[in-house]
Amino acid sequence: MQFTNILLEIESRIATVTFNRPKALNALNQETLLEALACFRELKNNDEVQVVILTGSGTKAFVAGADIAFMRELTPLTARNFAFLGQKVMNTIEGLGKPVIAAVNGFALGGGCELAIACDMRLASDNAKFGQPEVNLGVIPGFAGTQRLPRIIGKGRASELIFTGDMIDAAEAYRIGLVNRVVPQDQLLLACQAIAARIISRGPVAVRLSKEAITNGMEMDLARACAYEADQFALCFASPDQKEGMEAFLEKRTPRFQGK
Ligand code: DAK
Repeated sequence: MQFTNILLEIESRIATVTFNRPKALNALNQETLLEALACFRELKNNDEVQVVILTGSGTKAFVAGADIAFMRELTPLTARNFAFLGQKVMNTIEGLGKPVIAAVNGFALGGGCELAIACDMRLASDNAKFGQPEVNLGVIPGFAGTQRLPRIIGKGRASELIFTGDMIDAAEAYRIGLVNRVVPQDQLLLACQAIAARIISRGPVAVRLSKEAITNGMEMDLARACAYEADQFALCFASPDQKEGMEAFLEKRTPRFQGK
């Protein structure tokens, strides 16, 4: 698939999706979001891909937010559609059925921060900066940042970031649990690829079912979430990978998972 504002590379079962509008610090306009939606839908159905890495082109920005020049012209109705489109992109990442790692290589602001927090985990380069600066523009986060951010870093910290619009650096993002790890910029993709390779060596069905259990379970109360987890656990026993994984352990050998 060819896109104008997105680069897609697939190698060793890892798809790397790069937001590529460097002149606007990879800001998200409608065209970019439509391309992202098409790209993630294609990756969802591509059995060759087991893990996705999301990043931004250049060394300065992951994604510096929704495109402000584009947003300036919106009416209430087109703004609503734009918010729904962005939310659809984030929901598609969550429902992708395979892990998505954000390689945050610079500014992750507004819609860029919202994109990063829709991913399953975030690794940051040491120059990364995070923030929800929408209040500086007279709007609120529109791609579900008011919902996902408190779920990840807690209500108090999310409220501070959203009400002040302040940026935080990678070290602070690590301290508050917004990112899993901070690495030098030239090692960021390698670090993400190393995690991706470890995930790929595990049982693909189990990885998929655990992503579903985490993502969907977090939206349920504990009792329902535990029941849901039990169903996902039970489903693993429909997969040859479960038999292979357990037999390999007992035979003291490396499992050969088939991903079904
Ligand atoms: N949109 C458009 N262009 C952007 C941009 C953005 N978000 N961020 C940067 N650019 C452009 C700049 O305009 C500049 O373009 P030229 O002047 O060269 O043509 C170029 O990228 C380089 O930026 P700077 O010259 O500003 O670079 P600096 O190093 O000086 O500053 C910066 C970097 C990231 C601190 C600064 O660019 C900045 O503050 N950018 C804006 C960050 C921001 O506010 N992002 C959040 C956007 S708000 C909703 C839907 C969605 C949302 C809200 C509501 N509904 C529909 C309800 C989401 C909102 C957001 O994401």
